[in-house]
Amino acid sequence: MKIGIAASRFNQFIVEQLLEGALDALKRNGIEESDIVLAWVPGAFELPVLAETMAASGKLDAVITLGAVIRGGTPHFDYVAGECAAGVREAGQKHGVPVTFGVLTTDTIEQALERSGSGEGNKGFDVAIAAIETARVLAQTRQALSALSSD
Ligand code: INI
Repeated sequence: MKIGIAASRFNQFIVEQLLEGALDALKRNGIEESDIVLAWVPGAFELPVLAETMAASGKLDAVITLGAVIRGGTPHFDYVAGECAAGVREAGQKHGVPVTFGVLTTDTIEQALERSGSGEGNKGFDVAIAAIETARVLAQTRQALSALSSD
């Protein structure tokens, strides 16, 4: 299985922890580093265009997006988080490639830290598992569909 990881640098310390979780999950599932393409964009707002480029390549079975949008009392949060979520969903649907949403959207940095920890509380780990599972389901479904007789 070949996997793309689209990561955003804003709140980089947190996103690096999400990345660690995602890489751990991929490794535990037998995916080698040479089968992973990782790229960084400045912020979560730029994740959709990167995810779409990865999904459109036809070379990847799934794409994982990682980012952290923290409210901090600014209405900017809603635009960045909302556009990011919608764009990520669209990238996956448009190309029939699972694009999972590992973008934390929290009120505080403490909440973001809680969700990017080691072990069970790491959203990067969770969305990597979701990417693998969905890629497998899509491959199996395509196979079952192509085996159906047309009459
Ligand atoms: N980008 C994030 O990834 N997280 C944030 O919390 C954030 N805030 O708070 O503004 C953020 N803004 C930058 C944005 O994603 C774009 O990079 C920028 O607007 C340029 O298009």
